[in-house]
Amino acid sequence: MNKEVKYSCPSNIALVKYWGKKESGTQLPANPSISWTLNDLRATTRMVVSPVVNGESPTVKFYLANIEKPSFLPKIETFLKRVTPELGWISEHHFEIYSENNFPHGAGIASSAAGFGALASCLVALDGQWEESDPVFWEKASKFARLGSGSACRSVYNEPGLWGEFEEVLESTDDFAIPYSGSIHPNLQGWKDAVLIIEDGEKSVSSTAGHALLKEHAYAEARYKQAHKSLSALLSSFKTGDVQQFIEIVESEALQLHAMMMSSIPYYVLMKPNTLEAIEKIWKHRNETLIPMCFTLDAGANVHLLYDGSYHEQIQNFINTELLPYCQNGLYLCSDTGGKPTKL
Ligand code: 2P0
Repeated sequence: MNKEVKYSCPSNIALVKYWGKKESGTQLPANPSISWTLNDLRATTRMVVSPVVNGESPTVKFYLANIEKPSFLPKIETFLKRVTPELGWISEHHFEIYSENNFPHGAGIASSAAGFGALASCLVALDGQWEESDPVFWEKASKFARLGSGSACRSVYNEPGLWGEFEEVLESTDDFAIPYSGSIHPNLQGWKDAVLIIEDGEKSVSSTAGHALLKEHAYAEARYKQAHKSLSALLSSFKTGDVQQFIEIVESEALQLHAMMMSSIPYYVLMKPNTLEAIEKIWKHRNETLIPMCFTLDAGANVHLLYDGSYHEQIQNFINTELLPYCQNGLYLCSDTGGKPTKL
């Protein structure tokens, strides 16, 4: 086939964290996780495929913001190889992939979830076996995204993406994320995320390397158990609207993630002094105003400030007056939660 397709896909932020992979299989999580997609932080990807002819070897070209980036090829080629057993046509085609993010490159925001979510959506659409209206389309997109980057599998649903076998949700699986279908109390709907860019640029230890350190980690088993408990309590807070409980789990999960990094061998610290300064300010402001808000962290120094969207103006004011000094170049990015891949 000679075809092209274009999708944009949101990034996501985990509420209960994926940290550690199963020993067997490819990119299977050691514990279940759940996240909100970030509708306003997206990767847009155009994929062009053309058939291999006359015994040519298939080629892949990747462009980020219209600049060819051979350094991205190893990860993308591995991803395509892993999907090929399901989509055999991949090995008989050349690929040209044009991707861009709507957030500043090098802002320290993980772009791999949005990027692989968009790539996976393009592959499922090009394949043509399923319509977007068929849930299998999104199961496949999620599964393929996972094969590129684990957390990317949670980027394909409007609803919170739940990934990994979890005893309380029968349909849950390690293979792909599913949309959380339980009720969500109005108290926990319409939340937003302000990503405080504490430090841009590459982090010192990649997430893939970080996951691998769990294999020999003294606390790994305890952490995996705790993730199940966190998820159970988080889903209960979704149902009851207990914001206090929600905040406690989300903040504890962020700190547990970083505690695992700090207690790996070799140990490492991705938080910066300004990460802690911002967290202290968030706690102080919450105590003073009682606005429903909390922080979470990804595998980096940036602080995600999650808050009830009905307090948007107050939070903007708070960020602008109290948190900007801790942001590199005064940069922060705001997003609604929810949103899914869109065909363009
Ligand atoms: C998460 N993170 O749940 C956790 C918490 C970052 C912090 O999954 O090796 O890029 O591609 O599966 O998904 C980041 O790791 O790692 C991550 P791979 P990934 O979002």
